[in-house]
Order: sequence, then C-alpha cells, then structure tokens
Amino acid sequence: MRIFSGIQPTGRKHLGNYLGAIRQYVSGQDRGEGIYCVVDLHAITIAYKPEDLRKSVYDTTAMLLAAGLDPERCILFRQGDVREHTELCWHLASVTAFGELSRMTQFKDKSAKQDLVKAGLFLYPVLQAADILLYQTDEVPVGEDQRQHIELTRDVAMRFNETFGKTFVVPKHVIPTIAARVMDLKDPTTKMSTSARVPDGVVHVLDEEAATLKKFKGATTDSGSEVKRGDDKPGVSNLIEIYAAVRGVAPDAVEQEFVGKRYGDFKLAVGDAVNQYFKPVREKYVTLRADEAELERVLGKGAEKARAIAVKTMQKVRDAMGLKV
Ligand code: AQP
Repeated sequence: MRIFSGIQPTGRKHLGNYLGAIRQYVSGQDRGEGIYCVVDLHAITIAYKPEDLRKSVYDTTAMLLAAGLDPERCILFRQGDVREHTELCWHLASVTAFGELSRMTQFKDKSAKQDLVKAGLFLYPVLQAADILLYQTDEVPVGEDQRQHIELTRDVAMRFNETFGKTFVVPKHVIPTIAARVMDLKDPTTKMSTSARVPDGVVHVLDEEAATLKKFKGATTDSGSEVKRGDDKPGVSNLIEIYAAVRGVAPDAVEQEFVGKRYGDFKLAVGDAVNQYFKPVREKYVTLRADEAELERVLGKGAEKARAIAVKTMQKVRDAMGLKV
C-alpha cells in the first residue's frame, strides 16, 4: 500500500499542519510505503523570496524528521528535484477542465490575498494531482481543507484512465477523525492557517512553551461555562479536539475529564498538553536543523528513490497519450 503526501515549505508549521497532516505521515510509515515531499514548486505560486525558500525547505525537512519520519523507512524528498512532477502537470492540464479549476475554493481564498494572481496558483491543484498520481498512490493523508483537491485528483485520474486506458491508481484521501480542521484560537470559525492575519490565534510547532501557554490562555471561548462540544460552541469544541488529539483520547472522554471545571482551567490544561506533545519534537528539531549537509543528503537520497518510480509512470503516460516516439 503506497501513501503519498506533500507539504509546503512556506512559513512556520502550525498545530493544524501537525495534527491534520504530519502526525499521519509518521503513522503511515507503519502501514505502508510512505512517500513524502516538500513541495517547493507549490510554494513559488505566491509571492516569495528565493533565499527564504531555500532555508524553509530545510526548516520543513528538519521538522518532518523531528516529528518521526525515518528516511530508512520512507522516501522524503524535495519536489523540485524530481522533474517528472512538472512534466506530468502539463499532461494532466490537458485532461483537466478550466471550470473544475475555477471552482477550487483554495484558489478563490488565496488569489484574494495576492497582488499578482499567478497562473501557477490556478494550476496548483493540477500539480498536486501530478504529485500524487506519479507515485501510483493508494492513500493521501491530508487535513480537511484538502478534500476538494483530492477529489479533483480522483476525477482527473478516472478521466485519464477512461480516455487513454488504465494508467493511474485512483487514490483516496485519509482525513483524521479528530482535529482534521484545527481552528484559529482567536477566531474559531476560521481554520488555523499559515497566512492568518492575527498571529495570536496560530500555535506554531516551534513556539516557546510560554508563548504557547499565552496563546491558549487568550483563546476565544463561547458563552456558557460547560466544557462540551456543540455547533454554538466553536471555540470550546476546537479546544476539546486539540486536547483529544494530543492526548490520544476520545473527545467524549475530554468532556468527562473536565466536568465542573472552568474554561480558564481547561484552556491552561490544553496549553500544557500541547507543550508536552511538542517537547520531544522541539528538542530534536534544534539538532537536526543545525546540519544542513545532512538534510541535503537525506533529500538527495529520497529524490533518487522517488525518481525511480516517477520515471516509470511518465513512460506509461507518454505511451498512453501517443507522445512516445
Ligand atoms: N487548520 C488545519 N487543520 C488541519 N490540517 C491542516 N492543514 C493545514 N491547515 C490545517 C493540513 O496541513 C497540510 C500541509 O498544508 P500546506 O502544505 O498547504 O501548508 P501551509 O500552506 O503552510 O498550510 P495552511 O495553513 O493551509 O496555509 P494557508 O492557509 O495559508 O494556505 C495539508 O495536508 C493541510 O490539509
């Protein structure tokens, strides 16, 4: 069983990225062949600085290793090192409808924040489909916000197979049952996001413990006083999911644990639990990030292994589309 997922090297990784995606990558290593990619080519679809991007690839790689990815048990590589990603993107662009891409909510959200809306941002989901289909992927672990893109990937794969003959495995997304959409602590009606305007609502994996606690203390809670989930309680529901995810317990058990406790005490307990959860990751990160040569070695080896698979898929694609001489 093959698992593939990609993560952008932009910005600092936050609790949403970790609970929605990264922790699934780590557990995926025990369930199948994990292929994980730092998607630098996706990162250039919005405004960026080349020197920052180069560093951010190392930041993200060190973070994934600190979280528990083991390059002996999975393939970890930089997207731009395997040229077949951009090649397949073009081929898939010729089986993807303009209308389908126009309906992507992430494009609408992201383009609204850009001065220059790049064509690459519009094609972002096609490159993502190429990333996934290149590896004949069975499962794609992602957060809830990526559901629409993975559904598009499935549609494109099925259309390609129907038009040109069976070429791709049609993948399915794997979205965690708890904390699939971690919400902003200050505005729990919007998702926790790298590009959030108010920094206090976003908990970064590498935040200092005191800063993490401060953010949880300042989290927006709802009317009422019970630690209980509900549609009218987005703030408390979000905190319950976070606590359940980092403690590895069911949300019901969290509600039981905090019966009769005040919101203030609960918020502190969530902050403490998150600090405990991230403690080993924060410690390992410092050592791993200090050795860029080693990070480059890991990415280089990963790219070699990834390319061996990607080249075979591209041969099949060219053949099926009548492009092979
Ligand atoms: N709030 C979230 N809750 C759960 N999962 C989330 N993911 C992102 N936000 C949440 C998941 O993280 C993975 C990597 O996402 P990415 O490569 O898109 O990284 P990013 O751009 O840094 O993440 P953001 O926060 O989504 O950026 P914005 O909002 O600024 O574009 C994906 O699997 C995603 O589902």
